[in-house]
Amino acid sequence: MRARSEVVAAAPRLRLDTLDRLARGGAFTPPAVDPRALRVGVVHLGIGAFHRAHQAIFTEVAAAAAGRDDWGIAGVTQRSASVRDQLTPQDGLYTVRERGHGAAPLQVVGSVREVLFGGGDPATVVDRIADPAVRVLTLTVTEKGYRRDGSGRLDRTDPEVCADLAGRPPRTVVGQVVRGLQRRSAGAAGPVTVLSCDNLVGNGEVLRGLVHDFLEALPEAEAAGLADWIAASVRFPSSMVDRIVPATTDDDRAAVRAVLGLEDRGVVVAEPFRQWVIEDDFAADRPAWDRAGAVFTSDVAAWESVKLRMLNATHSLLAYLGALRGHDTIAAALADDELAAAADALMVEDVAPTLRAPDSLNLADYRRQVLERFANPALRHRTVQVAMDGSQKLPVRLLGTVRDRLAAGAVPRQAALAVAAWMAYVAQGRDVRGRELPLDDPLADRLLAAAAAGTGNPGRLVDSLLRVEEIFGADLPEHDGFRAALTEHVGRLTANR
Ligand code: CS2
Repeated sequence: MRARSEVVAAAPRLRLDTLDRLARGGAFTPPAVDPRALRVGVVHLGIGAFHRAHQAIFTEVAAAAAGRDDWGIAGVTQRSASVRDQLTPQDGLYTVRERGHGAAPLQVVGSVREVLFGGGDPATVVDRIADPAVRVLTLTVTEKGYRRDGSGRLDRTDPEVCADLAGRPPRTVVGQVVRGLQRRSAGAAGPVTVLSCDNLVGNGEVLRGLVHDFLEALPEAEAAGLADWIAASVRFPSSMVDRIVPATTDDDRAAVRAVLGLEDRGVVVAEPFRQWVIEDDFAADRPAWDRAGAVFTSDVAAWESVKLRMLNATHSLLAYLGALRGHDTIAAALADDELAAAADALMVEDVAPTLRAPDSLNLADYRRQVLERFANPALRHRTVQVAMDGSQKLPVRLLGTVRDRLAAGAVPRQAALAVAAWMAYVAQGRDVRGRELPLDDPLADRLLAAAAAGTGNPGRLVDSLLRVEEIFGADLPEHDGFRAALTEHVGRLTANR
């Protein structure tokens, strides 16, 4: 007899033809546009779950609202071929499952028309970026995908960056962008907008700077004329993206199979909320994302710092403190009164005084909404997922607040608690129940070595980790008030462990 799970697994795969045969109505929402008619107009680097639950939906809704068939997406997966292997046999289709209060029915998205594996087929990525039909290149490659050094410039000691500079088909993100632009300029493919959607301060400006760093490092003859062409034909607007997208589980795939009767290996999960604020600075045509709810503005910086400093910083605080205390999810961490108080205090005492809220935003409402979203019990967003890549996230989310407060003469005790919780997480590697806490971070080896040098003494541990200059710069270790606050928190967090 076959096991029940095998019978279920034999459901036909989600594809254009199997989707066509499904009865419409109620249980799921089909693509808002006809995927067969869509032509590629956007290349997206980093087609993980976040892109599929965010920009891909905005783009599909925008195309439907504007009656356009030229804004399909070619997505590039960077580090592994798995998204390509999930979506290609499904004609690019996948389902979004919202979880939580106000969740919409399952939604099948059809805006992704092609998935390329950058690691395996880098030349094709360059070709796609250089296609004249493409007018927008978007990115979600995470903080570490930008390969910056401690001063925020392109890391020219990175062997992958060096190999891309030497002229192989590019495998780094900045290499792909520059080589794609180079090919566009040679082929007269026309202007293009490069739109970063990562959680970085001034993400458009950052990316433009890295592109210029790459150009500067190229041999003179190769770069000649390219910088001028980029200045004339390319824009790098900044944007703030927001949607909580936890990792997909077997449960989610089973729920989709139960409703569609089809197997979807590309299911993504999201909270009902989504937001996108984009600097209105485009080199050419763009999807009517405003028709899908996005906001175009000339002042994205204010939105971005509110989001990074309020939402993401508090997320990290809850992730590290929560994981140490044995809470598996962000919602469980927030249900712990002490941690809820710390989350609120971080936003009220340290973050709010550093912010300039956009005109239409009330910070107190924003704070309440963030906490409500984190409390969503159906999301089951894991603390260790948010805890990953701390070395990349801390400077963006927390250290701007720390520096601003110190400059104003205040000791940022609450922000220090978040940083201290990260230090304790790195140093202890286990939660209160003795379960292992993964250190998933590009600097993991250095961090572990630094933590080992400070074992058993909170002051030494703080000093040792503060000396990781890529994270804390040369200034923060020199600040006695900040050091003392960190040491006190770390002492408490690591006592009796
Ligand atoms: C989270 C973000 O994993 C993390 O670090 O803080 O991914 C967060 O869920 C999103 O930025 C929300 O927009």
